[in-house]
Amino acid sequence: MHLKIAVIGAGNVGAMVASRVIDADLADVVLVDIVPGMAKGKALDISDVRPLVNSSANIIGTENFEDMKGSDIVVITAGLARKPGMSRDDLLKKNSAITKEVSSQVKKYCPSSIVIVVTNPLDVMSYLVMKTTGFDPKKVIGMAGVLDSARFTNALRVRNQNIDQDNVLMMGSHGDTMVPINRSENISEELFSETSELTRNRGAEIVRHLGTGSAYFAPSASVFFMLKAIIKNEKKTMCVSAYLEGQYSEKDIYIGVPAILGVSGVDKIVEIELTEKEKQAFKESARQIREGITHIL
Ligand code: TXD
Repeated sequence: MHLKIAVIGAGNVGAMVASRVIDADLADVVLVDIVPGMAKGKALDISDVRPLVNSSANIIGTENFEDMKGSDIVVITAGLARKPGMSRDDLLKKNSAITKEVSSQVKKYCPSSIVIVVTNPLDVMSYLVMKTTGFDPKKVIGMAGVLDSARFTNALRVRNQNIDQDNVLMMGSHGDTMVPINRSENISEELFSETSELTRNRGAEIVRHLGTGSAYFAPSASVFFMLKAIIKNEKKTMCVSAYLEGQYSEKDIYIGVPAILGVSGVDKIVEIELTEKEKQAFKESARQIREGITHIL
């Protein structure tokens, strides 16, 4: 018996998440979008892959939010993607209206679900989803740190560094003030700042090349990584945007921190020892997220 995942937004990230879930036979999927026919067409196409990958998971596409009823997990990707030259924060106004609307539907049809938020600006939207649904904050989780940490690790590996994924992380906001953390001894100061900078700008670099749309292969793989940890109760530690209640000296905010993910959502926020410099950077990141939050309340 498969669990049921609702993916809201059948654009680049949403459709790719659905495709990865079906390919892996991980769960049934309901793909929802307001554009007539879009979710349905993509779902039919993804469904036809099943014999090729030996998957028995079902997928439907719909414009009707009611079809999400009873979903165990909801992934929110609805919103606008960044255009060239557009900052993540430019998206704030437009995406908060969409996110509010979508969150009310989640509250109505999937009241006991775990929600993974993808829509940018990520940390502010995660906060908005938690507030609008009124869900336990442990069950509303933002996806960004998994992606940014993967980008960071990859940037180092491309430069021939044999890096253990657990030794480098991206904490803080999914934005210009993300906080790179290095706990590996074989990364020079210079390489660390070069790869941190590259990671910080990776999203914009991809947007520039694409011309239209933004990254979705690694973002969808990051969502899949989180879904798997939740569904299989892996209790794996990864960076996610989570609700802080005093940890890292912050409260009433969503921000990127290492957390243990399992079947009930965020099992525990992991508090690692930060250097003075990292603490300051984290504080600045929190300040910036709070500024975003004040704009939407
Ligand atoms: O690390 C991260 N968190 C991110 C975030 C990585 C990649 C993308 N990131 C953000 O996710 C991006 O800035 C956007 O805000 C979302 C979705 O990105 P995607 O690349 O998938 O955008 P698309 O292709 O434009 O798809 C968005 C879809 C599109 O089909 C719209 O019709 C739909 O969202 N949409 C809606 N669906 C349902 N309900 C409502 N109200 C709605 N409004 C728009």
